[in-house]
Amino acid sequence: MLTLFHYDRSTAAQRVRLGLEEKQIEWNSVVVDTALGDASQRPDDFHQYNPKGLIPLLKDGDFTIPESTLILEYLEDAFQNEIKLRPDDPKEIAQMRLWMRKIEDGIHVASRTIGVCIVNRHFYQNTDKKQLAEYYSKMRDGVRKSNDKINTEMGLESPLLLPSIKAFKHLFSDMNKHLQTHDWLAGESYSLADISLVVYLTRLGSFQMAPLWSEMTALNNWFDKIAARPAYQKAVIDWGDITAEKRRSEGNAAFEEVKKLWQQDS
Ligand SMILES: N[C@@H](CCC(=O)N[C@@H](CS)C(=O)NCC(=O)O)C(=O)O
Repeated sequence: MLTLFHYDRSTAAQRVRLGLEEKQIEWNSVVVDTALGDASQRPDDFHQYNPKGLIPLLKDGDFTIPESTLILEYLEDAFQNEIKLRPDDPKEIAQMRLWMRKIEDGIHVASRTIGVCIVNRHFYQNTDKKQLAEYYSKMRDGVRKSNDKINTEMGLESPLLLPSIKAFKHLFSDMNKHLQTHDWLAGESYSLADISLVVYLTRLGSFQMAPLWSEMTALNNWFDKIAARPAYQKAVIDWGDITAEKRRSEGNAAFEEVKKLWQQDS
């Protein structure tokens, strides 16, 4: 059986769990939650399988693969059951991958910046200094480390926050425009693109930011359609978020500041 290394609230893990649940593939769970600054959560050999030290990581027998979007494509290729999450038409496949590409082209980093500026920095500031130093010494992605340092120190004043908020405003606007004339992101069928991007509405929603895009009707209808699926219930809602209360309160406290950035012309 497959084993997924993951944790509850990670957007990258949520999209893999969505893929697994949609395709009704059975899997074992191993929770590795380093995100509150605790590197000791990782099994000793974890870096061997993902040098970045990040989840999700999927193990299929003696094959191990990191990177959520690659895991989703792997599941599609390795489990060719009747539930397909990738269209057949080459043009729709290209369209699907173009949407997914946005994640690695900046959206995932922007999501982390927003998360650290609003919430994680409060956790890090209360974490034992030695434990946090150990956490960062094991973080091999230097850009992630530098961004975290700036965002933890500066919070809502971080210069990285505006471009991150803008990245989401542009993404959501593009999605909304597309969804005005298409049922789904890749065209006419629900696909890995929808699964891959919906988690960011969930994430920003957990910071109480949904009023920012309340006018984007097509986007909101699309979100509601996905949120009503049994797979979303299992993969996202049932796994929950151990930081939900803190996200809610810090998100509410940050809302007016974030709204100003969202509305800034640029
Ligand atoms: N490009 C990677 C990103 C993975 C990633 O950022 N994982 C985060 C959770 S969303 C993580 O492992 N965080 C643990 C930490 O920050 O300590 C993917 O899509 O799988």
